[in-house]
Amino acid sequence: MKRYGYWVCALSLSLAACDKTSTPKHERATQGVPGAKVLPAEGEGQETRPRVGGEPGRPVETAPPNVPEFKPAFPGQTRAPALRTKTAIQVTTIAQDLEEPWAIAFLPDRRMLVTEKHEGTLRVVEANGTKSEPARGVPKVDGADQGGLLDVEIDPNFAQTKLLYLSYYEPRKDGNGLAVARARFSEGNPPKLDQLRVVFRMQPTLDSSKHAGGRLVFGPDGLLFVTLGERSIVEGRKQARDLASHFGKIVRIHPDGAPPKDNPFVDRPGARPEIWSLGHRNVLGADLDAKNRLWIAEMGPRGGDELNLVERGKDYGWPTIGYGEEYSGEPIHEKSQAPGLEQPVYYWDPVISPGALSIYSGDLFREWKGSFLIAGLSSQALIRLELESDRVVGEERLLTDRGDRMREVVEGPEGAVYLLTDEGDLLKLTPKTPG
Ligand SMILES: [Ca+2]
Repeated sequence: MKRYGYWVCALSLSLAACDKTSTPKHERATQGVPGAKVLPAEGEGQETRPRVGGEPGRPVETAPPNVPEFKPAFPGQTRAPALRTKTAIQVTTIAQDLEEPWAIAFLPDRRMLVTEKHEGTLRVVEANGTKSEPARGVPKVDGADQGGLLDVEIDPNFAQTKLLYLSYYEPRKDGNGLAVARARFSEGNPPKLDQLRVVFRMQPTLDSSKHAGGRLVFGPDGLLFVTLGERSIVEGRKQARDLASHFGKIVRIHPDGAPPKDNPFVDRPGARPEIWSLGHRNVLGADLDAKNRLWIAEMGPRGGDELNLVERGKDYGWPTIGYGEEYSGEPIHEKSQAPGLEQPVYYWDPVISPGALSIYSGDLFREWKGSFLIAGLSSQALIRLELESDRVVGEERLLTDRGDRMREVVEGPEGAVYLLTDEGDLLKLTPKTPG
């Protein structure tokens, strides 16, 4: 059944907006056996060496662009010079055989909450890789293709409230839609969620197994950003810049779901009051920088992945402008720029297929301070960007020898970097020699 999405993609030539995220490389025999295999803990993992895909000073991307007729709007908007991490990286496999894991959230005691997409399960994973039984009380999900249980975040006041937030494809009459639920977390094996309440429902309902977004990010003010996609069908794509629809938007809500009074469109008749920004295709990666500004890695069409700095009320242009084309080769946009529509800070052609984005603020990898780390799906790499004055000045592709589709990247509480792969591995990156 896991191949279903691929064949839908292959047949959908009229739209060909298929994502690059839908097909896991292989089925796994240990499916559904919790804790079937526990791997050695930190310090015993395999080593790798830092690498780049190009020579220093030359762009890291060496393949020709899919859409050469679109030129960058400013120097450095694509193909930044290759970087090379000097610190030798230790890669430790903390756990294996997770079933299409999507997200990690750290509990205050440094254990991890990990979601598994299609199965719709939530587990607690200890630092040594021991997995709990699937938590009870997780909402029912529509788990086909790109759907299922996606992100998990803990409440900013989790120590007191024990609340956590989940995003997922909610099965509905006549289709599905992204939903965000919050619930109270109770310890145990299995752990338990109770007092579950849905706080946000993407509207309208549509029957699509793709492009619902789903990343959750708490702002410094305790308000919650939720990224939403345009469902990858014609009807949804048309709504990405329409304020009456949640499709293709980033929304900002109170933790109980209420729209904040200072959201940009609360007073506009017909507009959905949760909307914070519009004109997005499908956003799976989002994080705050050191100045608490929201950045996103946006999954584009062929040749059009983007890095955007998201600002209140702005329109990021999809599907009117962009740098890519349909997977069939048909054009989507006449132009890559238009007045009133935001330019991406950076774009990739060919694409990297960005999963999660994490802006590194730790001390463990000193040379990564401020770096943007992106989990690359089709690019099968951890992508690192360095920025100066909000422009990308260098790009690196790490862990390319593994051949893994990288889904999640998150900075752990001690500055180590944790990754989830579509193969089901939970990896931990530390410097081989503390730097
Ligand atoms: Ca855009």
